[in-house]
Amino acid sequence: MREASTAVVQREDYSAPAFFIRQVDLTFDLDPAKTIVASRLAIERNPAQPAGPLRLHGEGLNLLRVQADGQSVSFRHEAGELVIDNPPAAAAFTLEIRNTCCPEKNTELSGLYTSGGGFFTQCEAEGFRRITFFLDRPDVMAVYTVTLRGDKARFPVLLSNGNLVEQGDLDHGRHYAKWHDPFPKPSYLFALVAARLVCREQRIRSRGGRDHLLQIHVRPGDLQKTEHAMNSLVAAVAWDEARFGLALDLDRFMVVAVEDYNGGAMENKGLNLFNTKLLLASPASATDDDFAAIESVVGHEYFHNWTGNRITCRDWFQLSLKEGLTVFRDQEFSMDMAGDFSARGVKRIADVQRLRSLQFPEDAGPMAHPVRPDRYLEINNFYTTTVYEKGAEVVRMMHTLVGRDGFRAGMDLYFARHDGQAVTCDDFAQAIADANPGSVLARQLEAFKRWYGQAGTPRVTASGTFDAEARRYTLTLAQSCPPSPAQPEKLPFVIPVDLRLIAADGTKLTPLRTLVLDSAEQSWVFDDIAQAPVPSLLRGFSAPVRLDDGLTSAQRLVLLAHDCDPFNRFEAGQRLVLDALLAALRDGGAPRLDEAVAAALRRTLRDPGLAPAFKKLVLLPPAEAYIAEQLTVVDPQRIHAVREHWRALLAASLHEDWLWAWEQHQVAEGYSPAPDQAGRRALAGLALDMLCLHAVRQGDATWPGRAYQRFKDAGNLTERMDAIGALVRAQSPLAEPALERLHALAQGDALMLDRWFALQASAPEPVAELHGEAPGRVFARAKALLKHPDFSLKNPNRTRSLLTSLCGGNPAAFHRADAAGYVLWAERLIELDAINAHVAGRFARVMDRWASLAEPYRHAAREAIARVAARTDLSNDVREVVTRALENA
Ligand code: B3K
Ligand code: ZN
Repeated sequence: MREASTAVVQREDYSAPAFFIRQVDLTFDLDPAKTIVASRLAIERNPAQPAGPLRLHGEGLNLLRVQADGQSVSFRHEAGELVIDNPPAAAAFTLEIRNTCCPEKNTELSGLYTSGGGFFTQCEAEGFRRITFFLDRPDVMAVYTVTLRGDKARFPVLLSNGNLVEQGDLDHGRHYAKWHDPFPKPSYLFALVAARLVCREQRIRSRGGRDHLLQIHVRPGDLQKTEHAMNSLVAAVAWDEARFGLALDLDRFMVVAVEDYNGGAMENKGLNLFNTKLLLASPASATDDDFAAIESVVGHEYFHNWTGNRITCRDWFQLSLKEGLTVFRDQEFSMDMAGDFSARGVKRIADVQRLRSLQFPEDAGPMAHPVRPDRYLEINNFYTTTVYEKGAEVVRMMHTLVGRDGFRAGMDLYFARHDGQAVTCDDFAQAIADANPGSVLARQLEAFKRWYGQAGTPRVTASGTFDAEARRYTLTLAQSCPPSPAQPEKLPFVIPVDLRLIAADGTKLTPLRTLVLDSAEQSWVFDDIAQAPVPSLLRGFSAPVRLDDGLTSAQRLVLLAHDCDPFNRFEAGQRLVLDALLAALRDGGAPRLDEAVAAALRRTLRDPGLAPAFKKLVLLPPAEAYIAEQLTVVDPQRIHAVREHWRALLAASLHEDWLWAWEQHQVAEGYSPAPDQAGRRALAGLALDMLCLHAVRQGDATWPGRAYQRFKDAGNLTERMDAIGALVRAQSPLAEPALERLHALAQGDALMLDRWFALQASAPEPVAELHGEAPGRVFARAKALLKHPDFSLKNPNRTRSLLTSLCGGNPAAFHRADAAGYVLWAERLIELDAINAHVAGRFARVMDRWASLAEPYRHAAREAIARVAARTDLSNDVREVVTRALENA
């Protein structure tokens, strides 16, 4: 039975809590089958609300006893709440609760659960109520003291937030540890860990001279995979102090890895928990991308210590207050760590690609919501790329509008005003604006904040005219935004558009400028322009919009050859390729690789002045999902066929260049995940892909043979995965023995097994005209893998590695004319929902864009969603996603 309320929560309905909890004293008697939680709460009535019952959240708990000020008190249960109608009348009183919960049966992995024989918690957003009865909302902040008791042999390490104040042995082989966290915090930041773990330690001294102990706790055997995470943590601590003046406020800062984990990681005060996937890395076990992701997520969770923990959210509608800001901070951290200009550019391009391939579809689909949502049925459905990545772009635009120093002044003011409080997105924007009086942001604050309130991706259209005689260039920008669910009309956004005019030979005709588009249409006049300019618009992707730049291919070729802004240079190349792919989709038949485009791509590939990582981004054709987003009617099979054709063309036309690229970008020195080495590997990996593809089509076994050899001998996982990936993507017969070998290699290594599943589920389906084989092989194989003994729906990483890779990451395998993909989706979704609603809610979203599908896919997809929606036993998570999918199409 699901106990949670099924009412929609509205932002407008916020009211302050009727009671505050100032202190919490928790004692856990840890037992996997029945853990006893004793809670002692120091409660104060909110003087603004002198009457009324005390309502505490609680879910899936077994209540043993409640006492107020030492006296028993009557209570009742009501829709996920414990209601005490007559609490003590005094302004302050103590409530004591005893309850039990069952961690080993907690497959939701929210609240207190077991993984690999240990205890772990996940409380954000509303998991604490699955541990004990509480005012489980972020604006109730308390000081916690936590005592953990458990079997010493099975759970030798006992951790909770803050400082260890006491520990010792108890009878019957048990022991205890008592922790005290001096900082008041909301319940979602509570954590405990009790397990058999080992730890890497490092002592550091801050700039301010304070000493700290950093610890990373992992299972025995994983210790040698923690060096990179520790380096990243040390760097993050130093960076936040240097860039934002924010120092670590705790003597001890702990990080713990856990294998069964719903998300990526969690910023619990002083005790961050991480999915093993985002913490453990060695050259042999993690790819360059994994190393980069670990650095960024370790940074992200650490940065939450100030942006999220010291200042938290008033209510969950304000989630982007901490998430958008902290993503912005982790992006800046990674860029500063990447070092040189071009590596920074590569990071920015990757962030924009992520935004455009995940957030733009979300913003155009049935789950579209503002960065600060207005309503939810299940808050876990709103840990979205809109709240995170678009939220970060909103912060980035403020940064652009007030400048780097102005932004720092704004952050300082934000902390001066709100440290220790639970606040709103408005409070944040106000602080940045108030610290920069006279800025565009301050003058336009109300209009700027539409970025928080209005959903949808604005479209900006640019057109320019050049008057050679008057030496005058006029640029006109217009904006519009399509309707979103519950938002038929939008007001104009305040859009910073970074711009520079350049000449056909690459000469800069103007300095860099930030134009601010704040009405439906505006024009700017540039005088003294000697020759017809090429506008380089929205440089660095200065705003999260879709831009119709109105440029010709010739102008794009100029930007691809000369633009000094890495993002726009990349964008020019991508648009040239995208145009060719879209033309083929429009006109039918195979795409054409124009000689001028081929030459430009070749020049880019061979340009000694460009970083290899950047070249890879330009040469790799846009993802199928991104191509789909450019179309009003989407035929996934056609998109796949056209893109596969393009890859074959690119492999054939640039054959000599790929040979050159492969030879020139081998890494001989010892492994480092740093951008320079990783970039060379990335380009060599793409070259190998192209060489294998071409060879298989020519019936030549040399390159597949080399790839297989590389797969076997590689000294690091990046090269190993690139090699097997090249075999799989080229449909080489050697893919089979390589996959077998990878499976053998992965024994006992969960993360490696995940890769083995993911690689098969995301393999490209054969294209009839290219491979002489009808599609369906990849789908059939993935479906069979659901029955593999190594597969389980109970582990979120495993579920994602197979199901999300297939249904969300492999459009041509998933969208089938016989609807078998949709049937698989519906069946597995229902099964998963009974195990883990949060993971199911996320998986349900692979169908978001069903309404743009061509027939017969559209009809069949709708039917599958309707079949799920008709069930009466769904979680709020899945119910919200499927109903919105049907209502907002
Ligand atoms: N704040 C957590 C996310 C929690 C997800 C809950 N469903 C991780 C992060 O954003 O840093
Ligand atoms: Zn976060």
